[in-house]
Amino acid sequence: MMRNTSILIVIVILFIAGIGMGYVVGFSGQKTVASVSVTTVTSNATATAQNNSQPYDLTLMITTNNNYNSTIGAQPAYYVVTGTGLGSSGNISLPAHRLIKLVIFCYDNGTAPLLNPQYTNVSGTQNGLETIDNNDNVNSSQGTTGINIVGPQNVTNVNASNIAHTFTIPELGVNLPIPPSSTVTAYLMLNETGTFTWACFTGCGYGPTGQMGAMDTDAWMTGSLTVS
Ligand SMILES: [Cu+2]
Repeated sequence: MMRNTSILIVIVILFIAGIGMGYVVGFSGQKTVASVSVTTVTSNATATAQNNSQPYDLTLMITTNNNYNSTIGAQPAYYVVTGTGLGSSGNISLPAHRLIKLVIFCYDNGTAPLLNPQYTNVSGTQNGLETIDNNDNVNSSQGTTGINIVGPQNVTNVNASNIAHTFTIPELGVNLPIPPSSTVTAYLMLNETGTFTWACFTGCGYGPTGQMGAMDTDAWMTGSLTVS
């Protein structure tokens, strides 16, 4: 009787220890998965340290395959390109009183109507210019023997029929019209500190003629911008 009880106690102890081991293994497994997902979600600012004697780099990317709402499907969105991948554009931080090199990669190949013709004009940048690369209409033309490729074009205005999105900071007078499938570069200096709103002023996401929803949502076609 005593022997059977001892064996029973040993079995119970081993059983409890087994549950404990399973919990530890299971928990550490969960922890690993959690840390991986945190890595992909974090960072909305430029990750790499920047040299103060050089222009501050802000690189943005417009991608199209983003699902805002499963019933609407894919919609375009701005991202900040960081040292570790794409980050949220919901709250962009920029230095005041320092030259900023802004590069925007637009992977959207479609145009969208402007909310106001004023957004065809480049404003708030060095010399009122932006430089356009890679756009079919701006950087190439059909010649008699083939396509003529022209280099980067410095422009003060983009034809309303050739705009996919804009990157606009109304309170700071900054506006960059972005042609479809293009790379746009501009230099700017922001001397006013504070928190502002950036937005796209094409009808790409807002209202009944747009795809709705995204235009008004932070980190899609609008967001805040802090200058300090
Ligand atoms: Cu847009």
